[in-house]
Amino acid sequence: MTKRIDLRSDTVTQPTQAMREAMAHAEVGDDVYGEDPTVRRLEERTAEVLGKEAALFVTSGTQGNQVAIAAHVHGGDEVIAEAESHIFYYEAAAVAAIAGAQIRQVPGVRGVLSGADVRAAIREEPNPHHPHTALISLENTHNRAGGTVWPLHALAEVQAVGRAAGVPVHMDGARLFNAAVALGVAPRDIAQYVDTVQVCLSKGLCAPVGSVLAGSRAFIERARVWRKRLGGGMRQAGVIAAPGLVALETMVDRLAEDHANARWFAEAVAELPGMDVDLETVQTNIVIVDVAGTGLTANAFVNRLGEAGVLCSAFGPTRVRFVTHHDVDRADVEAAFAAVAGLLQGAHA
Ligand code: TLP
Repeated sequence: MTKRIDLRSDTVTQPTQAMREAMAHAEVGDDVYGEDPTVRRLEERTAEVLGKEAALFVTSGTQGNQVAIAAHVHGGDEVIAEAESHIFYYEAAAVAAIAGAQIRQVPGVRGVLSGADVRAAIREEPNPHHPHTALISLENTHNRAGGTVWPLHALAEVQAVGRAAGVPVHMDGARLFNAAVALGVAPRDIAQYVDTVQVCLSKGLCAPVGSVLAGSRAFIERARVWRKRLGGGMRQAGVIAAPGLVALETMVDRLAEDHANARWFAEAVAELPGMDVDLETVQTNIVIVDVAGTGLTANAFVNRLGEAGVLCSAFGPTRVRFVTHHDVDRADVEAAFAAVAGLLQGAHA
């Protein structure tokens, strides 16, 4: 049987041997009592890497975002977010269900909002018709835009607009480390522009579970209450924080390989008939292809490619997403390209 090549997401990455060993040997305690030394080390180290006062280990990216939003806003408030952001698109309306706030969807350019767009979306107050704009939430890299990176000057613009209006800024940095590697800057050089930031350890960094939310000490204490409320207070969580530390310390620089593989794949696939790729969006480890020109729907394309042993995701009626990661190498990506080329020959035959 040929090897299955899984390009559905970087979430499918397996923990490395070093992570498994760190899990086996992790020193643990009850983290709800604040007594798990490994969790505390992960939180302190992540706060340092992101240049924030404090941090909180959470179960997932979704929990990190939702705990952050709930700690920032009140029921009836409004959260400004890019129109196709993960918090709007993929978190099961949690902002409405948990914080009781609504999202103001603002369309960006390749996932990036301008200061003027954000300024225009902030509600005028006092006005009894208007909700209070309580938060601006940015996504970096932006998933549905194709893993695009926020330029630092764009972050600075939004930060200035937020500060002038007294509205805090949160970053869904599920793939912030990809953004840092793509820009060649330190993670804190990105995080400095936002008040709070959530980073995932379980995507390109290969940890089995977990995200970390960072911000001011006072904010993290409020977030800790929300995490408990949502059932995220974990006990001997050091066993899952330990591989997270390995992820943070050893898995960031290698993301450059994933970016190079995505670029190679995107450029190769863009040459095939009917495959439409906006190469400007291919800045990190995500490649989105519009397959409309092949005459196939995204679902049909995904199913047929799956039969050839290559997995990818439907990302819209005719959009398909491929994500490179640690567990696929250049040879796998070349084999995936060959499978796509073969599928199209079949489709046109
Ligand atoms: N994204 C997943 C799916 O939910 C789409 C993926 O395969 O890309 N923010 C962003 C920008 C994300 O891409 C994700 C996961 C999350 C938050 C949520 O993280 P988890 O899955 O840990 O809750």
